[in-house]
Amino acid sequence: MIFRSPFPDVAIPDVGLPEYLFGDLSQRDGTGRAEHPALVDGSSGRSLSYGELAAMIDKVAGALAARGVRKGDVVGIFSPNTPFYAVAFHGVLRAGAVATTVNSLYTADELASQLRDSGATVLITISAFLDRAEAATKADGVRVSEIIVLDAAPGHASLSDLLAEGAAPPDVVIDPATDLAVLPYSSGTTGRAKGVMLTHRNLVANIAQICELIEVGSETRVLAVLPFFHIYGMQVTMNAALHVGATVVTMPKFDLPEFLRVIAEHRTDRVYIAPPVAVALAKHPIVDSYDLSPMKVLFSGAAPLDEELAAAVKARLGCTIRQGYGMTEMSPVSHMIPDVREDIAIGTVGLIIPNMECKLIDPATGDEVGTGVPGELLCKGPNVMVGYLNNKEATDSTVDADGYLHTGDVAVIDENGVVSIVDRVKELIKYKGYQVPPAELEALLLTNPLIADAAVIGVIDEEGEEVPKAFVVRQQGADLDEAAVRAFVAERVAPYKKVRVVEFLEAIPKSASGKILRKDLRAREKA
Ligand code: 4UV
Repeated sequence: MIFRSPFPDVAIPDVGLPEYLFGDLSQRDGTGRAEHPALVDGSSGRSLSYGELAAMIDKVAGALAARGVRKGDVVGIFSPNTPFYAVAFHGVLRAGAVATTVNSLYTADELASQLRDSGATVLITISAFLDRAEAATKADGVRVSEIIVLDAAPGHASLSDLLAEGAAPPDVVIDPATDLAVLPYSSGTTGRAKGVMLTHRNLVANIAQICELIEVGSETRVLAVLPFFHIYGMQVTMNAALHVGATVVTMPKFDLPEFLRVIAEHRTDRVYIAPPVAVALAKHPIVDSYDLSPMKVLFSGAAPLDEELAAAVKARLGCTIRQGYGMTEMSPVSHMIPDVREDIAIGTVGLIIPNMECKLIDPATGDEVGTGVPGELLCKGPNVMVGYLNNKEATDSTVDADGYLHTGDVAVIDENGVVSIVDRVKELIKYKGYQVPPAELEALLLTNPLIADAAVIGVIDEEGEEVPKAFVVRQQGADLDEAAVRAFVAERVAPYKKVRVVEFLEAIPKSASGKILRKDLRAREKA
């Protein structure tokens, strides 16, 4: 049974992303859009107007072209959220190049692995991240020939330098349907992080699809605390907001008092979060010290939002709460509760967005199931990725011959078309909305000479948070305790990937073909 979006299809303009976001600026000169603030730095209050932003994007594109960056080349961006992130990001796309956005918390090794895999030739970063950037670019197989430091650092071109060059943007012709725009990394349903190939059309489509369901316009002030390197921050907080001419207020990282101050002082009426922020908003006493009345809509995604928790936030703050569901591979949104739909429960992910259709299949048999029965969610639409970079096998096992993306999430659709995410059949662990690929931690654990075998799954801790747990088999006679295993991992990965619980086993349960039987480990955990 195919479940279609209840909404009519929306038109998807046949243009590249920069054109879609900024193409009409010159025609709108005089209407005030060029002077309207596009981005505001939440800490300093410094702002960039749409006119300034567009001019900077063109100059960055010109400067990149002058450095030999050509259409289809990959440029890494390794930076926290600031207004200049948007300048760098759209400068790369305006040059016809592809942005591979890197998690700010990555270690030098993790950064090197993304740069190597993506084939990036230029890296754009900030001075505070330069140590990691330089170490990564020295690693074997990394092709980066220049590091640009947005603020400034001796020996590197800065954003001011690029702008001062005053080069005109190159003449590139974008084919939105086939030319890649971004290459974010996601582990998908299995294995290590892979480059997710998203075209200009994928990104433009998803913005057009979601803008039908949210009430945003030039007077909207969006808080961008979710990182731009992750698809949710990139597309929903940054790009969709810039498309409608809204103002995006940036924060480089989450810090509760600063978050509350920025909402109050910058009067942001639309705030995008992942569920852990809702916990703080429901419970922390400091929340009462700020005037949060400007916040009209609080939108949660990237992990399950608990219905009671959402109700507690609503009761305390009086704002509208909405939830969406998405995946990097879908640019990212496939489901959301529209702003105007008071009737849809906040603990659900709402309705299928326009231009999409879904199926649910029984994970054991692959048979399609109907309403009211849980099944793996399959989604099809113009926002579904073209595939994983250099990984046909992973692409083929994720997007089937009919174009349906197998999400690895288990959902139920009710008779009104409202979707709830109820379970996950993929390996992926989500810690506070961040992806933790078990395969990566397992490979790392196996590099420890005291460890004979290992498996990692997600378990729920006492605060209701999903956390990575490692099952470890010691080498014979090895002296290894839980603290040592935790420390071994913590020294080598970004903090959100840390193993938080360890259990020692005699053997890891495996199938005849040697695959880890995660469902046995999960069952053991439940017991
Ligand atoms: O690939 P990824 O890291 O992507 C995301 C994207 C989340 C977004 C984006 C835009 C929105 O508007 C929005 O509401 C959410 O997280 O991880 C994808 C996996 O995260 C889990 C699920 O397992 C996906 O396959 N996930 C994402 N959103 C939800 C969720 C949710 N609302 N409830 C439960 N799980």
